[in-house]
Amino acid sequence: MSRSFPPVSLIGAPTDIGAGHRGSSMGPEALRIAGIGDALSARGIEVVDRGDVIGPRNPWQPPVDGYRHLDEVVAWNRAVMEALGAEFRAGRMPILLGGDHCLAIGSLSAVARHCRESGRKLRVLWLDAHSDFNTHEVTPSGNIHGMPVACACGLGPDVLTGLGGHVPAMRPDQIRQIGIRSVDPPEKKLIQQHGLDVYDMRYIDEVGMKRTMEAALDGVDEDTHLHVSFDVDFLDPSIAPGVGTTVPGGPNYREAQLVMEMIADSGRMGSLDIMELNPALDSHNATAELAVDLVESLFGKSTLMRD
Ligand code: B3U
Ligand code: MN
Ligand code: MN
Repeated sequence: MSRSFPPVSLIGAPTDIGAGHRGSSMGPEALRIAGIGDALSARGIEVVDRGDVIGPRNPWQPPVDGYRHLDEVVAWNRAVMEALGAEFRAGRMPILLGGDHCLAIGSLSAVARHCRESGRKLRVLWLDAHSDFNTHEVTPSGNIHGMPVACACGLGPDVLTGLGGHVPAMRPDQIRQIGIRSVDPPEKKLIQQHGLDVYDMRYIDEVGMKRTMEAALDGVDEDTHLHVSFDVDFLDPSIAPGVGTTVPGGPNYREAQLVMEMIADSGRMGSLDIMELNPALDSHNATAELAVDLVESLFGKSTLMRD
């Protein structure tokens, strides 16, 4: 199977502004050092590294009214949204190198806008140990990286839900969450109220990853823009220790490869976030190298003779 991909732009967002641990600010550089650009070029893809967007430093303050660093989070997300929007307008596929997962508020705002303007259907695949569907009323931490899916669905402060000018940016039925195994009790209620489609680890254990991905990709067609938001803590910590919030019992190496290969086979991926990689907690950049290995599969590298 040979596929052609649009030109790709790498965009770093070096911040841990929405996280509870410091260090994901170093994620973009670790992914570059692990060779993400060369790996894509080697697959025949035209790649440009746009460098990093800039934003305020992390003041490392306690939460106020259930939000830690809200003003700074808004500034970073606006920068991310604008950077991704420029790539879409230029007909390029943005890959956001995080940074913590709060930055998905900006990337989802840009993706949703791109889909509205181009008349495409949107499907988001949220690969994560966490649902990231908290609000300031129920968050156990105040960390906004636990809130981006809720914000995209219109639950959150106006400064974040309205970032892209359209509230909500998307509907819950446009999102599929895969690999989930850590949800706070009030967050679970919100997920049920809003009808989010969650393929948790129990579901994956019961039906297997192949059928899980078939279900998550069901209905994706040639008019669909597939956005993949890959929180590296999706992976089992035994293979991916370099993240701030490890949760045991995640997908193993083979399952993760299958996820990426099946997304590649859909031929519809239009944008990608690689988030929460924390080099301060990694071992010899192994988690960054694994992320790059998985990204190669997302771009059609197969372990068998299929490409
Ligand atoms: N649900 C918890 C923990 C968490 C969410 N996302 C991450 N951690 N990475 C919270 O703080 O919202
Ligand atoms: Mn996340
Ligand atoms: Mn997570």
